[in-house]
Amino acid sequence: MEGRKNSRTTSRDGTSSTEKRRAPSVSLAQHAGGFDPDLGRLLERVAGLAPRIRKELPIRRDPATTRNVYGEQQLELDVWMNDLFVDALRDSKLVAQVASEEMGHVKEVGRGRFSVVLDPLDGSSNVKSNNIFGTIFGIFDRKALPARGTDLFAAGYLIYGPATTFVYATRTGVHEFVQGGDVHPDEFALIEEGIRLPPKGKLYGIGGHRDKWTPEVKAFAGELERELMNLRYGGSFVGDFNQILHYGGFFAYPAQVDKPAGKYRLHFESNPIAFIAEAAGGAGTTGTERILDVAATGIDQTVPTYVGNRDLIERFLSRF
Ligand code: FBP
Repeated sequence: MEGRKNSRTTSRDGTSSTEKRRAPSVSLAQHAGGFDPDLGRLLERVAGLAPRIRKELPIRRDPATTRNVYGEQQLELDVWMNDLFVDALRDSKLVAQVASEEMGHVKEVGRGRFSVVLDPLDGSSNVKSNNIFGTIFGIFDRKALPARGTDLFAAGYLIYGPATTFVYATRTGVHEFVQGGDVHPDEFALIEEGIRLPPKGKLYGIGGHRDKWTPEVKAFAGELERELMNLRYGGSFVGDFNQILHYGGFFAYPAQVDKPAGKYRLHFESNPIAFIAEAAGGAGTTGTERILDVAATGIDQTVPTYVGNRDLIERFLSRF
């Protein structure tokens, strides 16, 4: 796709030549539709919910009366966003099953070809403090849930940050879109196509408590710090991974001595992000196996999660 060119002069009508020379924007529906028309329609529906979610942010800020299957207190926003996505996926007529971090079971929603896994609100602790949070999703083609990560057809995430951005990946590449700009304010326009992790990673971030990290994680963190990599940890997996996608590096929510199975949910967080990392030339491991190879034994599995540049993941694994 034609990229953006930059040489600036001003013509008689005051518009700059850069404005004149800008290639027409490519919308998300067009772009994903070019890969697979059904996928284009489904992603357009998912992204199309972003304006409503932004409108609800000032309103739904309180804790809900319920807990999720992990025993965590849900926010009103967790529950509302879950229902919003499930309804939209049902109405698309493209989806058969949905499973979500906020639902303890697989939901039958129709007879469509796709099955969708969802973390409707990733980074929930950031809502109160007005920091970045997002929505993570994974899409399977004619696969019953729970399914193994290697069977993913596509995956992606929305980030509700200073701008609203949308990243999706198929096996052939990773692409980023921003809402608004010179397309319709609610539409998403392509800003970067075929994203690859930069060869030399700059950033690292590790969740959990340093005192409870395993010896391998402590030693590897020390190595990254001695190499003067910059620390980035913002409290949302989707936000922290998006930094690795653009600047390269290593991000983890590791095994901890008191929580060897980690925190991240295999189906709703680790598999979709590992799929995107691999499609961008990176890697994802649990410390003992490739995340995408983990057998799907139940909807509430959690795994230690390490993602980033392939060379850094291999160096980390060489410590075991
Ligand atoms: P939620 O999906 O419930 O938000 O949980 C996941 C998460 O918020 C990640 O986005 C983030 O990286 C991590 O948990 C933060 O955990 P901690 O508060 O332990 O640093």
